Amino acid sequence: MEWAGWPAVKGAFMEEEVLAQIASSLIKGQAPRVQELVQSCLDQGVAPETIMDQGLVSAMSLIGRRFKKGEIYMPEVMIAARAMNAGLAILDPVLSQSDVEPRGRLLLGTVRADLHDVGKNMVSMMFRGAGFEVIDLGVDVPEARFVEAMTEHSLDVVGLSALLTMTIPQLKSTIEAIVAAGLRDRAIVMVGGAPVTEAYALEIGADGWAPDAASAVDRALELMASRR
Ligand code: B1M
Repeated sequence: MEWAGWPAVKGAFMEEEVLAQIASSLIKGQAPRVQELVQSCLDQGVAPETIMDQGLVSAMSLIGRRFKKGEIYMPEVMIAARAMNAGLAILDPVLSQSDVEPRGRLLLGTVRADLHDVGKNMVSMMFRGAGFEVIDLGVDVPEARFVEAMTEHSLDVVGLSALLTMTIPQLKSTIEAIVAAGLRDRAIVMVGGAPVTEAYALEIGADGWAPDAASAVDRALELMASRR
């Protein structure tokens, strides 16, 4: 359905309908429309977490399922991801606003040869929302760049993201590079991304793993507390 302003049903704000419109605009890859609708939802007082889960993430999951079934192709996936990131950019300042004192510093990146950044960006937002300073190295980050950044910053957590079966070994090689540089005890190392399991995280010597962005913050705080 085309967006034509707020539905005026008994003057009520139809949250579910607008969230569904966010999802459908994301699926069509309409980044400016997604931004407009996300902003309008925020203006109407819808919780940013609701917009993220019911508007953005649900639509991106559908894109993933359609791609897997061969119903859509890479260009559609790319424009949907662009629309997702555009929506996240509107939510970012709101989710990152926090009264909490700075709790720590996170170095974050998607590992070498992996270009997926939607989940990583959500991890970044959640940590910032919890009062962390986040140094985001972006995507396709070589092992040496993580090591270099660890020497440049005083850190509490290093977060590595990987979305491909093919790039999971880069989680291991990045941790090995950190160990080889003598920096392993400088920070907690956490790994995540859809194909990464807790068992694998422990096997490769990470301190922690989380299935999603919100739990990643909780796990990092637990690990930090247990170090003190
Ligand atoms: Co790609 N891709 N992709 N893709 N892509 C997947 C991952 C895939 C599962 C699709 C499929 O086949 N069903 C599949 C991987 C299969 C596998 O290896 N097991 C795949 C493939 C094969 C590929 C290519 C190889 C395709 C090709 O070229 N033939 C190619 C590789 C490119 C490369 O990286 N070198 C490719 C390319 C792309 C696009 C560029 C088109 C685009 C990425 C755009 C972008 O990110 N800017 C893309 C997308 C969008 C996807 C899907 C559809 C969606 C990923 C996503 O954004 N999910 C994905 C299918 C799917 O996941 N259903 C797919 C939403 C996001 C919120 O979830 O990223 O899992 P996620 O993050 C979560 C958690 O995992 C966790 O928290 C996040 C939020 O809760 N998490 C962490 C993430 N990092 C964490 C770190 C932590 C803790 C938790 O601690 C540090």
